[in-house]
Amino acid sequence: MNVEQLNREFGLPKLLNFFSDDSGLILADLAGGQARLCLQGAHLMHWQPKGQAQPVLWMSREAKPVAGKSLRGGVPVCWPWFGSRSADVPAHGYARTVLWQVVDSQPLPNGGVRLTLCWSQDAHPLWPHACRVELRVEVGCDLRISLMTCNTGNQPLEISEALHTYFRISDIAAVRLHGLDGVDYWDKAAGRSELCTQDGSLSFAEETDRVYVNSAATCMLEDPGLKRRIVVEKVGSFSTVVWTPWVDKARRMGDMGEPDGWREMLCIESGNALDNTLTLLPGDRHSLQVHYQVT
Ligand code: TA6
Repeated sequence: MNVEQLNREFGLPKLLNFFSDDSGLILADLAGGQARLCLQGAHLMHWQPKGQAQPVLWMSREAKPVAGKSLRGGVPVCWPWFGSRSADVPAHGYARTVLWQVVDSQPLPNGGVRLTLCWSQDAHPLWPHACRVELRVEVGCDLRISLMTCNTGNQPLEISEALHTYFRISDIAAVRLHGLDGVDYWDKAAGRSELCTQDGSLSFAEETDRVYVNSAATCMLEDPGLKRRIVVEKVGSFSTVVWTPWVDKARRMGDMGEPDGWREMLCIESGNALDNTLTLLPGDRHSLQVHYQVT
Protein backbone atom coordinates (compact mmCIF):
# COMPACT_ATOMS: atom_id res chain seq x y z
CA MET A 1 0.00 0.00 0.00
CA ASN A 2 1.14 3.57 -0.60
CA VAL A 3 0.78 6.47 1.85
CA GLU A 4 -2.65 7.53 0.53
CA GLN A 5 -4.02 3.99 0.75
CA LEU A 6 -2.57 3.51 4.26
CA ASN A 7 -4.10 6.75 5.52
CA ARG A 8 -7.44 5.86 3.95
CA GLU A 9 -7.47 2.33 5.37
CA PHE A 10 -5.74 2.79 8.73
CA GLY A 11 -5.25 6.51 9.40
CA LEU A 12 -6.83 7.94 12.58
CA PRO A 13 -7.23 11.74 12.93
CA LYS A 14 -4.66 13.13 15.40
CA LEU A 15 -3.64 9.57 16.36
CA LEU A 16 -2.10 7.93 13.30
CA ASN A 17 -0.76 9.49 10.12
CA PHE A 18 1.42 7.84 7.46
CA PHE A 19 3.90 9.77 5.33
CA SER A 20 7.02 9.05 3.30
CA ASP A 21 10.39 10.72 3.77
CA ASP A 22 13.12 11.43 1.24
CA SER A 23 14.37 7.84 1.54
CA GLY A 24 11.08 6.73 -0.02
CA LEU A 25 10.36 4.66 3.10
CA ILE A 26 6.96 5.03 4.77
CA LEU A 27 6.82 6.28 8.35
CA ALA A 28 3.95 6.68 10.79
CA ASP A 29 3.42 9.41 13.37
CA LEU A 30 1.49 8.08 16.36
CA ALA A 31 -0.43 9.71 19.20
CA GLY A 32 -0.04 13.28 17.96
CA GLY A 33 3.69 12.95 17.37
CA GLN A 34 4.58 11.32 20.69
CA ALA A 35 5.97 8.40 18.69
CA ARG A 36 7.25 7.62 15.20
CA LEU A 37 7.62 4.22 13.50
CA CYS A 38 9.25 3.18 10.24
CA LEU A 39 7.35 0.45 8.37
CA GLN A 40 10.70 -1.04 7.33
CA GLY A 41 11.55 -3.26 10.26
CA ALA A 42 8.37 -2.23 12.12
CA HIS A 43 10.96 -0.04 13.79
CA LEU A 44 9.79 2.30 16.55
CA MET A 45 12.15 5.25 16.16
CA HIS A 46 10.89 7.75 18.69
CA TRP A 47 8.79 7.89 21.86
CA GLN A 48 8.51 11.03 23.98
CA PRO A 49 5.38 10.97 26.09
CA LYS A 50 3.84 14.30 27.12
CA GLY A 51 5.71 15.81 30.07
CA GLN A 52 9.07 14.24 29.20
CA ALA A 53 11.72 16.87 28.35
CA GLN A 54 13.81 14.25 26.54
CA PRO A 55 12.74 11.30 24.35
CA VAL A 56 12.63 7.99 26.23
CA LEU A 57 14.14 6.17 23.25
CA TRP A 58 17.64 7.07 22.01
CA MET A 59 18.33 7.47 18.29
CA SER A 60 21.78 8.18 16.90
CA ARG A 61 22.17 11.73 15.65
CA GLU A 62 23.47 10.16 12.45
CA ALA A 63 20.59 7.75 11.92
CA LYS A 64 18.21 8.24 9.03
CA PRO A 65 15.90 5.76 7.30
CA VAL A 66 17.64 4.01 4.36
CA ALA A 67 16.06 1.14 2.42
CA GLY A 68 17.55 -2.19 3.45
CA LYS A 69 19.50 -0.79 6.40
CA SER A 70 18.60 -0.96 10.09
CA LEU A 71 18.49 2.22 12.18
CA ARG A 72 20.88 2.76 15.09
CA GLY A 73 18.48 3.41 17.92
CA GLY A 74 14.82 3.16 18.84
CA VAL A 75 13.54 -0.43 19.06
CA PRO A 76 15.12 -2.69 16.40
CA VAL A 77 13.30 -6.04 16.13
CA CYS A 78 15.78 -8.91 16.38
CA TRP A 79 14.11 -11.92 14.68
CA PRO A 80 14.20 -14.83 13.76
CA TRP A 81 17.56 -15.00 15.52
CA PHE A 82 19.36 -12.92 18.15
CA GLY A 83 23.09 -12.20 17.90
CA SER A 84 25.49 -13.23 15.17
CA ARG A 85 25.23 -16.65 13.51
CA SER A 86 27.97 -16.55 10.87
CA ALA A 87 29.93 -13.91 9.02
CA ASP A 88 27.74 -14.14 5.91
CA VAL A 89 24.37 -13.49 7.56
CA PRO A 90 23.25 -10.31 9.35
CA ALA A 91 23.41 -10.26 13.13
CA HIS A 92 20.01 -10.17 14.82
CA GLY A 93 18.14 -11.62 11.82
CA TYR A 94 16.49 -9.76 8.94
CA ALA A 95 13.13 -8.63 10.40
CA ARG A 96 14.57 -5.14 11.02
CA THR A 97 15.30 -4.55 7.33
CA VAL A 98 12.23 -6.00 5.55
CA LEU A 99 9.00 -4.13 4.75
CA TRP A 100 6.29 -5.07 7.24
CA GLN A 101 2.60 -4.74 6.33
CA VAL A 102 0.11 -2.71 8.36
CA VAL A 103 -2.78 -4.96 9.40
CA ASP A 104 -4.72 -2.97 12.02
CA SER A 105 -5.02 0.37 13.82
CA GLN A 106 -7.22 1.23 16.82
CA PRO A 107 -7.70 4.23 19.11
CA LEU A 108 -7.10 3.33 22.78
CA PRO A 109 -9.38 4.35 25.66
CA ASN A 110 -6.49 6.26 27.30
CA GLY A 111 -6.25 8.56 24.27
CA GLY A 112 -3.40 6.57 22.76
CA VAL A 113 -3.25 4.42 19.65
CA ARG A 114 -2.48 0.82 18.73
CA LEU A 115 -0.80 -0.10 15.45
CA THR A 116 -0.31 -3.71 14.33
CA LEU A 117 2.11 -4.78 11.60
CA CYS A 118 3.03 -8.21 10.28
CA TRP A 119 5.65 -10.04 8.26
CA SER A 120 4.75 -13.45 6.85
CA GLN A 121 6.75 -15.75 4.66
CA ASP A 122 6.68 -19.17 3.05
CA ALA A 123 10.46 -18.92 3.08
CA HIS A 124 13.24 -16.34 3.13
CA PRO A 125 16.64 -16.76 1.46
CA LEU A 126 18.31 -16.50 4.88
CA TRP A 127 15.78 -18.69 6.71
CA PRO A 128 13.73 -21.03 4.51
CA HIS A 129 10.74 -21.61 6.79
CA ALA A 130 7.03 -20.71 6.72
CA CYS A 131 6.33 -18.32 9.55
CA ARG A 132 4.32 -15.22 10.51
CA VAL A 133 5.32 -12.55 12.97
CA GLU A 134 3.24 -9.64 14.24
CA LEU A 135 4.36 -6.50 16.04
CA ARG A 136 1.80 -4.56 18.02
CA VAL A 137 2.69 -1.09 19.36
CA GLU A 138 0.45 0.69 21.87
CA VAL A 139 1.50 4.30 22.44
CA GLY A 140 0.10 6.64 25.06
CA CYS A 141 1.47 7.88 28.36
CA ASP A 142 3.28 4.54 28.45
CA LEU A 143 4.36 2.11 25.75
CA ARG A 144 3.53 -1.53 25.13
CA ILE A 145 5.14 -3.61 22.39
CA SER A 146 4.19 -7.22 21.59
CA LEU A 147 6.06 -9.54 19.24
CA MET A 148 3.99 -12.59 18.29
CA THR A 149 5.42 -15.43 16.21
CA CYS A 150 3.33 -18.22 14.66
CA ASN A 151 4.83 -21.33 13.06
CA THR A 152 2.73 -21.64 9.89
CA GLY A 153 4.85 -24.45 8.48
CA ASN A 154 5.04 -28.19 9.10
CA GLN A 155 8.45 -28.37 10.79
CA PRO A 156 9.50 -27.35 14.33
CA LEU A 157 11.17 -23.91 14.29
CA GLU A 158 13.95 -22.55 16.52
CA ILE A 159 13.48 -18.84 17.14
CA SER A 160 15.55 -16.39 19.18
CA GLU A 161 14.36 -12.79 19.37
CA ALA A 162 14.59 -9.46 21.16
CA LEU A 163 13.17 -5.97 21.22
CA HIS A 164 16.58 -4.30 21.13
CA THR A 165 15.48 -1.12 22.92
CA TYR A 166 17.85 1.87 23.12
CA PHE A 167 17.02 4.19 26.02
CA ARG A 168 17.98 7.87 26.15
CA ILE A 169 19.83 8.59 29.40
CA SER A 170 21.57 11.63 30.90
CA ASP A 171 24.98 9.92 31.04
CA ILE A 172 26.11 6.30 31.20
CA ALA A 173 28.10 6.98 34.37
CA ALA A 174 25.05 8.41 36.16
CA VAL A 175 22.49 5.62 35.79
CA ARG A 176 21.83 2.42 37.71
CA LEU A 177 19.87 -0.61 36.59
CA HIS A 178 17.90 -2.52 39.23
CA GLY A 179 16.02 -5.83 39.13
CA LEU A 180 18.60 -8.37 37.96
CA ASP A 181 20.20 -9.20 41.31
CA GLY A 182 20.99 -12.93 41.50
CA VAL A 183 20.23 -13.57 37.79
CA ASP A 184 22.73 -15.59 35.74
CA TYR A 185 24.14 -13.91 32.63
CA TRP A 186 26.48 -14.59 29.72
CA ASP A 187 29.17 -11.92 29.71
CA LYS A 188 29.75 -11.22 25.99
CA ALA A 189 31.86 -8.06 26.31
CA ALA A 190 35.28 -7.86 24.64
CA GLY A 191 34.82 -11.24 22.95
CA ARG A 192 34.19 -13.10 26.21
CA SER A 193 31.51 -15.72 26.73
CA GLU A 194 31.47 -16.48 30.43
CA LEU A 195 28.52 -17.45 32.64
CA CYS A 196 28.30 -15.23 35.74
CA THR A 197 25.73 -14.25 38.35
CA GLN A 198 24.59 -10.66 38.93
CA ASP A 199 25.41 -9.20 42.31
CA GLY A 200 23.15 -6.28 43.19
CA SER A 201 22.24 -3.49 40.75
CA LEU A 202 24.33 -2.48 37.73
CA SER A 203 26.33 0.68 37.22
CA PHE A 204 28.51 1.22 34.15
CA ALA A 205 32.21 2.02 33.76
CA GLU A 206 33.25 -0.07 30.72
CA GLU A 207 31.85 -1.96 27.72
CA THR A 208 28.99 -4.06 29.06
CA ASP A 209 27.29 -6.74 26.95
CA ARG A 210 25.37 -9.21 29.08
CA VAL A 211 22.62 -11.69 28.22
CA TYR A 212 20.72 -12.39 31.44
CA VAL A 213 18.92 -15.74 31.09
CA ASN A 214 16.03 -17.66 32.65
CA SER A 215 14.54 -14.51 34.12
CA ALA A 216 11.26 -12.67 33.53
CA ALA A 217 12.35 -10.01 36.02
CA THR A 218 11.07 -6.45 35.78
CA CYS A 219 13.95 -3.97 35.49
CA MET A 220 14.08 -0.34 36.58
CA LEU A 221 16.52 2.14 35.12
CA GLU A 222 17.24 5.00 37.54
CA ASP A 223 18.46 8.22 35.88
CA PRO A 224 19.03 11.06 38.37
CA GLY A 225 20.39 13.25 35.57
CA LEU A 226 17.04 13.27 33.74
CA LYS A 227 15.14 12.93 37.02
CA ARG A 228 13.27 9.86 35.80
CA ARG A 229 12.89 6.15 36.26
CA ILE A 230 12.03 3.80 33.39
CA VAL A 231 10.34 0.52 34.31
CA VAL A 232 10.62 -2.41 31.86
CA GLU A 233 8.06 -5.10 32.64
CA LYS A 234 7.76 -8.16 30.40
CA VAL A 235 5.72 -11.30 29.77
CA GLY A 236 6.91 -14.20 27.62
CA SER A 237 10.52 -13.01 27.68
CA PHE A 238 13.14 -14.96 29.63
CA SER A 239 16.26 -13.13 28.52
CA THR A 240 17.27 -9.53 29.23
CA VAL A 241 20.25 -8.03 27.38
CA VAL A 242 22.11 -5.05 28.83
CA TRP A 243 24.53 -3.29 26.48
CA THR A 244 26.69 -0.22 26.35
CA PRO A 245 29.50 -0.28 23.76
CA TRP A 246 31.70 2.22 25.68
CA VAL A 247 34.13 4.44 23.86
CA ASP A 248 36.35 2.04 21.85
CA LYS A 249 33.57 -0.12 20.38
CA ALA A 250 31.44 3.00 19.76
CA ARG A 251 34.32 4.53 17.78
CA ARG A 252 34.70 1.29 15.76
CA MET A 253 30.97 1.21 15.05
CA GLY A 254 31.13 4.81 13.81
CA ASP A 255 27.35 5.43 13.85
CA MET A 256 26.72 6.25 17.49
CA GLY A 257 26.88 10.01 16.86
CA GLU A 258 30.16 11.87 17.41
CA PRO A 259 31.81 12.70 19.67
CA ASP A 260 30.20 10.62 22.41
CA GLY A 261 26.62 9.80 21.56
CA TRP A 262 27.18 6.41 23.21
CA ARG A 263 27.25 8.14 26.62
CA GLU A 264 23.57 9.04 26.27
CA MET A 265 22.24 5.58 25.49
CA LEU A 266 21.82 2.24 27.24
CA CYS A 267 20.21 -0.83 25.70
CA ILE A 268 17.87 -2.91 27.88
CA GLU A 269 16.58 -5.59 25.53
CA SER A 270 13.72 -7.98 26.26
CA GLY A 271 13.88 -11.26 24.35
CA ASN A 272 14.46 -14.99 24.27
CA ALA A 273 18.06 -15.85 23.40
CA LEU A 274 20.85 -18.39 24.10
CA ASP A 275 19.51 -20.73 26.82
CA ASN A 276 16.03 -19.28 26.17
CA THR A 277 15.85 -19.97 22.43
CA LEU A 278 12.28 -21.03 21.59
CA THR A 279 11.13 -24.15 19.73
CA LEU A 280 7.77 -23.66 18.04
CA LEU A 281 6.00 -26.79 16.79
CA PRO A 282 3.81 -26.49 13.65
CA GLY A 283 0.85 -24.24 14.54
CA ASP A 284 2.44 -23.04 17.80
CA ARG A 285 2.51 -19.35 18.55
CA HIS A 286 4.60 -17.39 21.06
CA SER A 287 4.05 -13.86 22.32
CA LEU A 288 6.65 -11.60 23.91
CA GLN A 289 5.15 -8.50 25.51
CA VAL A 290 6.95 -5.54 27.07
CA HIS A 291 5.45 -2.64 29.00
CA TYR A 292 7.59 0.52 29.34
CA GLN A 293 6.65 3.18 31.92
CA VAL A 294 8.38 6.44 32.79
CA THR A 295 7.96 7.84 36.30
O1 TA6 B 1 22.47 -6.68 22.03
C1 TA6 B 1 23.83 -6.35 22.16
C2 TA6 B 1 24.50 -6.61 20.82
O2 TA6 B 1 24.41 -7.96 20.46
C3 TA6 B 1 25.94 -6.12 20.91
O3 TA6 B 1 26.85 -7.20 20.94
C4 TA6 B 1 26.08 -5.25 19.65
O4 TA6 B 1 26.48 -6.03 18.56
C5 TA6 B 1 24.67 -4.72 19.51
O5 TA6 B 1 23.85 -5.84 19.79
C6 TA6 B 1 24.37 -4.02 18.22
O6 TA6 B 1 24.23 -4.94 17.20
P1 TA6 B 1 23.90 -4.37 15.71
O7 TA6 B 1 23.82 -5.57 14.84
O8 TA6 B 1 22.62 -3.61 15.80
O9 TA6 B 1 25.06 -3.44 15.41
